[in-house]
Amino acid sequence: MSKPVKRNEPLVTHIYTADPSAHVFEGKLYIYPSHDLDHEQVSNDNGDQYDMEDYHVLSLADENSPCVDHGEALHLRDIPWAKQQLWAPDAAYKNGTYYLFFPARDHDHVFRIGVATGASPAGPFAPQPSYIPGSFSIDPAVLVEGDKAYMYFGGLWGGQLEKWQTGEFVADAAGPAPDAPALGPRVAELSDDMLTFKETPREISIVDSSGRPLLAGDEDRRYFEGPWMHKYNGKYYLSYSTGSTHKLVYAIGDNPYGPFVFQGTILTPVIGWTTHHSIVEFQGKWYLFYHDSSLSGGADNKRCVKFTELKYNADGTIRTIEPYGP
Ligand code: FUB
Repeated sequence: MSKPVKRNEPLVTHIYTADPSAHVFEGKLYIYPSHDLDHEQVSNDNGDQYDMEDYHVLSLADENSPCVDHGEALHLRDIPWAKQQLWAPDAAYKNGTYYLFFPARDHDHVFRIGVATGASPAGPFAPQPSYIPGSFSIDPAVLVEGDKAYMYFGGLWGGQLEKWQTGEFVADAAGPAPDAPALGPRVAELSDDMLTFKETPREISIVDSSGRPLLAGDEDRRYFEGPWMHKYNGKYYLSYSTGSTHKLVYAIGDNPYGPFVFQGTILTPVIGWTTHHSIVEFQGKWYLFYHDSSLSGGADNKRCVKFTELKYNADGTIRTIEPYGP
């Protein structure tokens, strides 16, 4: 029997895990992480060091229980369209089915987003034969709201979002100039069967308190990757990683499409280059699931998933968390 989990400590230590998407299904907390492999890799800006091949699903019965690894839920070899790099996934439940959404590079080395279905939140998941038509880039996060479901996605640099500014893939496209509006994540409503987009993905606008779009050179605040959407007191909270400045930040909007007004920092930088998270309410408390590279002594591509409690102020803002604070 493994030990009960503790806040701010690795959920599991027998495998490296990252990019946790946490959801409450069937009364338990299920966590859908990337599964980092124990490979020696040289880090580069293209993210080649993140060379993952499968997904494991984790679960917690409560905050103090042992973490269960349900084993391999989906493997690269079983996904016909995907060539490499199973990056940050998310899961959703609708129509009596569990859906696992995941990015991977296709056989042309272009990141796309796929979907796999299963009867249990723990998997296994059977992939669709092709990626979601019209999907691109990385880091899907799905909000189910009644009959509707929305996918948020997109990531700069290795996640290729810069290459889709025209709506087509332009292999050598650069990002906007520092004084131009930053690229936003994309959102698209999913079809009723959750297997396709109901609409062409739209770009989300993240603005400052005066309503001006954040600029590409504003690396402390602009969108980089890892979107997450949750609702609190009727408002829509879009949170994400600032990438090159290594923070988790958030912005608030009145509807799923935005615009979203920038608010502040949720999590200050962690050990390792990437930071990635999810936010979930479970048994009356709000939790932040995140990762760092502490378990491997700092290797960017060998991360571990952790969690801590997330608290709101009375005005709906989120209290900043220091991952290694008292
Ligand atoms: O795990 C691979 C990539 O690193 C994810 O897709 C990004 O969000 C970053 O965490």
